[in-house]
Amino acid sequence: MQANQLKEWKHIFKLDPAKEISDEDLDAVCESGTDAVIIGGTDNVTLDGVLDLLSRIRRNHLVPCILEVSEEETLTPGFDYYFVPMVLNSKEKKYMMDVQHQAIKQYIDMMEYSEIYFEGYCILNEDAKAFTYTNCYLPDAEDVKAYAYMAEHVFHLPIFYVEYSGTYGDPQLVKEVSDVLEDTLLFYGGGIETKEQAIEMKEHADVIIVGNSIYTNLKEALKTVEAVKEEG
Ligand code: 1GP
Repeated sequence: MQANQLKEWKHIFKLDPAKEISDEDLDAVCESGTDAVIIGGTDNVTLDGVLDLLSRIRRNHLVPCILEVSEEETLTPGFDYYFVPMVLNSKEKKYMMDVQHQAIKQYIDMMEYSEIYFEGYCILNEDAKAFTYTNCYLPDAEDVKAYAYMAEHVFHLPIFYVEYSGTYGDPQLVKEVSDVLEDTLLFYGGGIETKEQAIEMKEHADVIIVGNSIYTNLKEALKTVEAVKEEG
């Protein structure tokens, strides 16, 4: 499967449905020029929270909306894309395969009508909630590159996601991972707060994802969009 629609993307904002955001700030995120917004989080994600954000975005904006599916209960129609993480460095098969298997079993008839992309996730921040929740181990650089290889050549996934959620990662590792990948897109997310960081990670990643700084320093977060678009 080729993720053709995604190939032009450079920047995504990730909104956490468990966090408050004013209409004004949400408008700024949606009109920032970002390629898409992901709705997703680890803690306290409810269907109500997801639907509230989706309807507020849809009311005024055309930006593509993606649901990153972490809880089956929050699955709802109406998104442009559905991203489903498969956590490659989890110690439990459950988070790599079983929760996805159960979801597919239940929704298989609806799946042909939706744009669904499975993401090979590698979570590299031990303090991230998702790291603990999905019972990950911390892989070294060689491990990560081998996961990237598997994502592309074994599982043929459209996306390999280097996830440092909550902390800024290692640009050298992102470079090394990008050297492993040809067709699979490299997503980088974690700790991007400034345009300099955005540019540094975008040099090797196909797409950067900016999450938490929407809520901590939106003014700087918005500058990350133009920064990576200008870089060409
Ligand atoms: C989280 O990768 C995203 O899933 C973005 O990380 O919240 O640290 O920006 P931050």
